Amino acid sequence: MSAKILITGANGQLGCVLTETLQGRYGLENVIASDLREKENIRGIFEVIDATDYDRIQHVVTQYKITQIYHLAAILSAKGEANPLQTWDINTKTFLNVLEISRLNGIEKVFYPSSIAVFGDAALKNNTPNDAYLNPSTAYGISKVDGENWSQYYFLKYGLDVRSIRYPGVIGYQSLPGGGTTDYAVDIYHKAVLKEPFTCFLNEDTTLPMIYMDDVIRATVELMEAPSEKIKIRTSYNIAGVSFSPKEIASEISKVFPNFTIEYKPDFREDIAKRWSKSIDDSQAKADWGWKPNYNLEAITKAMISALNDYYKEAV
Ligand code: AKB
Repeated sequence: MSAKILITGANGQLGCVLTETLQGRYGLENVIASDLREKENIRGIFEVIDATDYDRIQHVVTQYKITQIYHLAAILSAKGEANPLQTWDINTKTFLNVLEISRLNGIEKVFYPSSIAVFGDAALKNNTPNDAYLNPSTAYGISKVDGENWSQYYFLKYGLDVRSIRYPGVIGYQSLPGGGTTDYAVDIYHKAVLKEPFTCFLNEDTTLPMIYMDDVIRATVELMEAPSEKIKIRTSYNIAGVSFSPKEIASEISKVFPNFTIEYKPDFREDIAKRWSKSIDDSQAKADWGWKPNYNLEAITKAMISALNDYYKEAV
């Protein structure tokens, strides 16, 4: 039987690119995208799902005979701090719904996106190991640690094949991120291409792990398509792309746009970012399922500027 895939949070920054990628690999008719609202001009099958609603997920799983779920719906780190209890509630409840429905309906595989937000002050800031002690400082980070542990619990107790990656900040041109601490690294390219000055909400030297969209989508697909025996970590895998500070990305952009200007007005997101890792040790993912990033900061900058130039030219 071919895979029938349900994606929750399909309208998000990653969701829309992952949906297209999976449609390309598994067929338009085998991927069911879902989110709180239907977007215009969507390709393929879309279902409105509020993932806090167990019965609604169950209905769609039965209707389409779903065999895999990618659970992307979540509130991110910065937005999550406005209402920590709601963030905990939504992030945790939606995932437990997905896990319970998966085990009771014989779902073959579940993907759970974790984040570098699981790391806090107790973890080494540089080359943070996969098995670092986790004491996150945000409600989002706490919910992700919880999700990682539930993933492992469902695997050990019920044999549910849940797989997970700790995403760094994701940089892509396809859509804008919403509510994250790493969002500046996407916004900055839009401003540069529009020839506008950029105000950064982090300090100039606050280094964070980031990754280009192509790399992160490929990592997700490679993890999900790897033979089960290769998946040795059932909480979540570290993956790394590239690490840089706002000053470094601005300097790379200035090579293309010499008049580009940036000013720094750190806000509460600086407090979140400074507790996260600066760089990630992803040797376990490399050893277990062959992970390897392709994009450095120079390549990301080239790809982002070229794609956004085309986008804004067409938009005029
Ligand atoms: C965020 O900034 O909250 C996310 C993340 C690193 O998980 N991009």
